[in-house]
Amino acid sequence: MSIVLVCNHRDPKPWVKAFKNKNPNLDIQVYPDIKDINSVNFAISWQHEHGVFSQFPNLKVIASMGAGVHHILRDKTIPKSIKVTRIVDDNLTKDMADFVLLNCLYGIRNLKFHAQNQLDKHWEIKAYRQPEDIKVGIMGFGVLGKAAAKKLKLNGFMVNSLSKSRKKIEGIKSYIENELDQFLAESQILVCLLPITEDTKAILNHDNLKKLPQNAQVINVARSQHLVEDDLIQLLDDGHLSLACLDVFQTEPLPKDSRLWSHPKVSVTPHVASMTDPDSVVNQILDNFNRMKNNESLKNEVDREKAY
Ligand code: NDP
Ligand code: OXD
Repeated sequence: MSIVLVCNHRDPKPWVKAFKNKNPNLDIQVYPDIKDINSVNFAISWQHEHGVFSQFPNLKVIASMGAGVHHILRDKTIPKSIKVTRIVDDNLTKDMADFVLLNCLYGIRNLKFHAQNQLDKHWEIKAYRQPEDIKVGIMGFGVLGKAAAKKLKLNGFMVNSLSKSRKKIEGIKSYIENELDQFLAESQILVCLLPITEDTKAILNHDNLKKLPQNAQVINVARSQHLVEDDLIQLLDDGHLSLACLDVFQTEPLPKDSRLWSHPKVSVTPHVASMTDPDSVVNQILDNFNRMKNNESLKNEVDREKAY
């Protein structure tokens, strides 16, 4: 039984090294350099090319290299019988919470405004706001949303959450799907940490973004498909929104001619909110490889019906 690594836009070498450090005898092959296609039962994937897995007749499990799995589930050629797992990792979670906090502080301390003025050598003092006066709405209250909320609370922000099912966490108001309007109306900073599902695609559209309070900030650290870029730009340009911090994009790397690069109210980061460290997650993936071999249930398995 062997493992195949199928990844685009991520270097496979640190992954192979991490696995070999744990188990030098492991049979791990890197696509497209495959010795024995029939021996492959377990794949580790990041942004594979559509259809690629149909070449592996004995494949049983596809493990995402990250927390998100839409890059796997969008490929409808993958049979439903193949199990899909995702990463849940303390380091990944901590890094995301740090990044969300950083972007919230970036907004309330006007750092984009000052960076723009620096380009023009323009000195202008602008009053900043305190975390205690700001309500952050976190859309998607799973592993990452909860960790971000906890860190924001510790740093003085008020936090509301939005999820499919009601949550009970002291000091955090929980909204569910059909209360979206009320949740949005209270979110001075909106953080998107949703998975991509049929319900969440394009959820950050004009109608919904317009429901945010005047001067709201939007932070999208989930996926680009949540956001309708034209609607966001329009609401930034007409002054309804004050700032957008975007970490994920329709095309990555973001094309040079994207207007997002130079928009004065947009902060662009290259999908670095939180990055999987292969050394940190190798144990959970190997554990699942062994579980698969023993016909045991997998950890962090995705519900393919729910899509997350
Ligand atoms: P989880 O699966 O743990 O959490 C998902 C949350 O979304 C759950 O709270 C769920 O509700 C909620 N949800 C699902 N559908 C809806 C809906 N229609 N309306 C409201 N809430 C909904 O995911 P993670 O926290 O681990 O990850 C979230 C996303 O973050 C990933 O899918 C990935 O795309 C992105 N990500 C981005 C990274 C980056 O570097 N930019 C790094 C890592 C992840 P319920 O709890 O009720 O089920
Ligand atoms: C992830 C990501 O899903 O890096 O982990 O976006």
